[in-house]
Amino acid sequence: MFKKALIANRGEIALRVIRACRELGIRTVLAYSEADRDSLPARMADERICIGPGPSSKSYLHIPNLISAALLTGCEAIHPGYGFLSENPSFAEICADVGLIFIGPPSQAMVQMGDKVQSRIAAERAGLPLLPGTDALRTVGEGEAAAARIGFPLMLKAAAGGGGRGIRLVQHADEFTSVFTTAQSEVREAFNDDGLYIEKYLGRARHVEVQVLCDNHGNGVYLGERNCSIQRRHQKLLEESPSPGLSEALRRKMGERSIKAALAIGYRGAGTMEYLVDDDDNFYFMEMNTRLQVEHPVTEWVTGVDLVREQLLVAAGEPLRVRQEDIVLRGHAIEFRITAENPALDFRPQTGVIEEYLAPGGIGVRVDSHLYQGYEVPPHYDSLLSKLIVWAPTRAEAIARGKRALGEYVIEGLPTTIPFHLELLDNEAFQRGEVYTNFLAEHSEQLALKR
Ligand code: MV4
Repeated sequence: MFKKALIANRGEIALRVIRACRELGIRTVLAYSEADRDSLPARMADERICIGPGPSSKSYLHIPNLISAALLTGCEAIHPGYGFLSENPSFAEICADVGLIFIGPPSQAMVQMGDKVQSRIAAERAGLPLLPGTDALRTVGEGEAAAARIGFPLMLKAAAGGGGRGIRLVQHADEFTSVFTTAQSEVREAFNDDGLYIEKYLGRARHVEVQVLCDNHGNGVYLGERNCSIQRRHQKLLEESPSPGLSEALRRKMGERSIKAALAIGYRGAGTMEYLVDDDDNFYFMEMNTRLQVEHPVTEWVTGVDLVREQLLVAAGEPLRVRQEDIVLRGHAIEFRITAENPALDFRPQTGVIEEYLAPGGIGVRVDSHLYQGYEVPPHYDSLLSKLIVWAPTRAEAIARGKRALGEYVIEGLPTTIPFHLELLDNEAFQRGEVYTNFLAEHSEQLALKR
């Protein structure tokens, strides 16, 4: 096992990785930007090193500074967390070139899954079902021909996108050309690749993702699934496990097909296969995330597996100790993403000072957060303040516990999404487990949301 690791991230996930390292006796070095000098992870790590000014491009995305930080402090490994460079194949390659262990999958797996067209081809080859769709479309003409073949409504997606970036719903043929042209210029601007592809739009579906974990010895396990259907502008707001409405048989089928595909592409470490599931128990591969995800704690709680610990052990070459037959889902976990956004102002991100902070606690409550009283939320990064995760034997009890914990949570000084989550838990469709991708669109009035 390596003795020292650089955490190339910030906020709650940096804290999460520091904690897992500490329990394994791995010394931690936190890479921090000037804006994060007074952050809780900077205080908690064994050592800390500044990697640049606030803007991400000059710090958390600045590869030379991160590599130098790791080498200067004598680290043997780097944990990228999520976001930033966590799915950047060049970063993983450079780590390997300078003899640093990148705690994540091989760069080749990132390349293959990072191109959403290539990932569909690889997924199909590995036996995963796909929605009707296309390879990369380069011209409007190609797009129009494919759209006529697939039919409307359809989803236009960016090959280099993912997670919702560069995605558009096209309802009717007469709007296709203008949407395609606009999307192509935006995608060319945002990514170095202007490839677009089409998928048949699946209206009433659940967004269900399967957690996989593979080691360097050919072993792989799936760790249940997460329902992530409650999203706003492609940002997940709440996730839960197990997914309401998913039968044990379908869970096993999706899990087995996911792990078979992950092993087929040579995957290593923790990864997530994202699917859409319709009401006839058909599931369709959308994309694979080659990193630890924000919502990993709900899986940790229902399976009892510490996913960050497993990432560290796999990166150190250890064989998986957990076997598929040992993985039994127990109870129900829900994660509430508490962000510095104002639901009444269209979820516009807010900054400010945390005037008062009191975290909830008690049985079945976990708070993954870097907040403290007096902390100043910097403007440079995403707006995630905290993840409140609750567990209970049943979904109904988890909802009641979520209400209780959210009610205890004191974050004064800036607006948060706590009121939104309390509204959501009072929604009867949500309580019935009708958690579909069109949930927010259907209940926006009650949830006081602008669409
Ligand atoms: C879809 C879809 C329906 N049909 N693709 C992909 C990225 C993720 N952030 C949302 N994604 C979706 N892709 C096809 N072909 C539905 C979603 C989707 C969704 C779409 C709109 C509003 C909320 C959503 C929540 C989850 C999934």
